[in-house]
Amino acid sequence: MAEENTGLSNLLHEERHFPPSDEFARHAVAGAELYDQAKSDRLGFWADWSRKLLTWDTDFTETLDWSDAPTASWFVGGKLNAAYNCVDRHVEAGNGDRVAIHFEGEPGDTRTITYSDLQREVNKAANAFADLGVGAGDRVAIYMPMIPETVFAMLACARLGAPHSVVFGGYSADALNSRILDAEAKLVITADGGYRRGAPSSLKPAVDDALASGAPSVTNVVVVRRTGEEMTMTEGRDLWWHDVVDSASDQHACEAMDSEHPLFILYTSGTTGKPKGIVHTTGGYLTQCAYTHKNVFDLHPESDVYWCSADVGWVTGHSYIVYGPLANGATQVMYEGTPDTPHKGRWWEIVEKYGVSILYTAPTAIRTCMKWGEDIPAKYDLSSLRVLGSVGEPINPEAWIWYRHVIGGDRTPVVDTWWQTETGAIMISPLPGVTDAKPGSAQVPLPGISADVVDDEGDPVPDGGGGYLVLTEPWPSMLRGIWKNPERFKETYWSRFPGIYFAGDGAKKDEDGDIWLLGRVDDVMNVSGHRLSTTEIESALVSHEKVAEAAVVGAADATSGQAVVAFVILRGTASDSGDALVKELRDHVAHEIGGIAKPRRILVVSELPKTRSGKIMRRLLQDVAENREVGDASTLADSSVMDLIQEGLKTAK
Ligand code: 6R9
Repeated sequence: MAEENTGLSNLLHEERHFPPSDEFARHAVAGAELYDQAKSDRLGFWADWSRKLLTWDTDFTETLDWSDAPTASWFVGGKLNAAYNCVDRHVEAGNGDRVAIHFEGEPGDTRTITYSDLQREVNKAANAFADLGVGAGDRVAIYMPMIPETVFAMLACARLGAPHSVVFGGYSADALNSRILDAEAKLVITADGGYRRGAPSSLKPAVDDALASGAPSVTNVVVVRRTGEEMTMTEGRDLWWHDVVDSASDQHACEAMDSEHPLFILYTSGTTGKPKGIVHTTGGYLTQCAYTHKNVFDLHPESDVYWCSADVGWVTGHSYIVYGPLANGATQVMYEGTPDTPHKGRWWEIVEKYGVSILYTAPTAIRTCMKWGEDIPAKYDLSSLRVLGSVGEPINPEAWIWYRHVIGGDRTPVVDTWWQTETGAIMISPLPGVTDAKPGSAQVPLPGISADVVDDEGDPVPDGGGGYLVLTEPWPSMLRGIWKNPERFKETYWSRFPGIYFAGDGAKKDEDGDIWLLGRVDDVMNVSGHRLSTTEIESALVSHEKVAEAAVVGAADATSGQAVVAFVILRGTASDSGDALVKELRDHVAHEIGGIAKPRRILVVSELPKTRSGKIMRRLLQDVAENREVGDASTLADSSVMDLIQEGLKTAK
């Protein structure tokens, strides 16, 4: 990526800095010395943290074996059980009465689960699954709402050494079927349904459909009763959780697994083709989840109340609801439903109710709250918050500032954490007591992590330059492969730049060498030979007072190669959407970035198409921008959004 082609960056004109307060820095878990320690002996650093944070049944003899690159072995020879580390040892250490999960159901029902409760529930589920024939190495598909049984089920699998494959509860029967088939799951754990947007949303019928299309590996389905709706139970195959789990013994002796024993498979969509089953193993994954959860969020487990708003069905839920927080003995909130049910203040009401001190969410959620207006959070006492985290996509500076100001009362550090399903845990992020934070930048690789930005030839770009984000050294929680597809693993991640990991994200280094993520490289447009990042233009649009959200795509253009087309959602108070506003926004982008970035078209819409993990599906918007029939919208969180957009545009014409 040539430097002169990427120099159009309003992100890099962002010059606001937020150093940690002295008070925060004094009590912070992580200090600047971590960077030096990691630099002087990287592998020794990881070995120390692993022994410090985890309880190993058999100590490891070698920290990293990279001789079979790109498949790594971390903590070679070590044995441990992930569920024991997340549950039992906290009870043995005398913390059995500490709350592990404050569950808040969408209808307002609550459950308080201590670490002792968690131990009993996980043991019972492990015994029940074992009775159904599940043993080490067998795969279990989990298709569940956001309820505590989902966590019990995952940990019960971990306890038995049976890799789980959690399939997000919003996915269709077809998506579930292909994931069950690919992993050859023996058991499926599901629920009748969960609550979303004030109504029961069923799950079990989709399991029935998925299995009706043929899934010979599945012998049983265990069903949690959550909504109480009528379900068809297939004799001999389907069993109620309360029948098989509640009656099982709450004593279960777990077995230590090899450090490299597979812990789970999680399917993630590639740019094309069928989803990839990303494989994570036990010792390295758990080490980096615990290490990052502690240091990036400044976790003090005895006093903090942590809340990650993600769904367990995507990687953030795996690493930062289940494995990281529980390995660290944290107390956390788990919320079942949507942020606007029954009212738009629900999240802030939960923060106030439980005294949440650490909140981890996604930019899309922050921008949605911005759209609803700051008077909503203002009604609640948010003074318990002390650290705010962001994940999932680049966070534009305006949303970052709003998050810190409106939610964090200008007190809280904001950590913008870059990572992927494939990396397993956070890789690039500020440390809250250490880093002088810059809104919009994930900034620096964590101590122990090696990342860089390289050009087309794979050479590191100088400070101020732009290119591709790569990871230059193996890390403990790295994926160990793509399930049953070693060729695709090598091809996707290790062939673009031999020997180093290609993340698929564009990035820049600023004059201080800090990293700014610019979106997927497949989201980079080329307009008249100039490379433009969708993220940069979106960020410029959102910095305009009338814009709440923006999505930008490059539409094919005979003259310029691609033309910039923007879809914007206006703020609640902005009423005009006519030509004058469009001109104002185009001029604003020109002012922020340069004339070349000026959108050819700006379309005002009421919603944007997003996946369940909150990522904008630009491919679909590109279809609209190029006047094509809209492609497969089945992975959208709300599949009616595309109809809404097209109807809105028709009436606007
Ligand atoms: C954890 C997660 C991974 C992709 C990644 C990148 C984007 C995630 C980001 C970010 C900029 C951040 N991404 N965090 N971009 N800043 N802080 O989201 O995993 O669903 O696999 O997505 O998300 O493009 O490559 P996953």
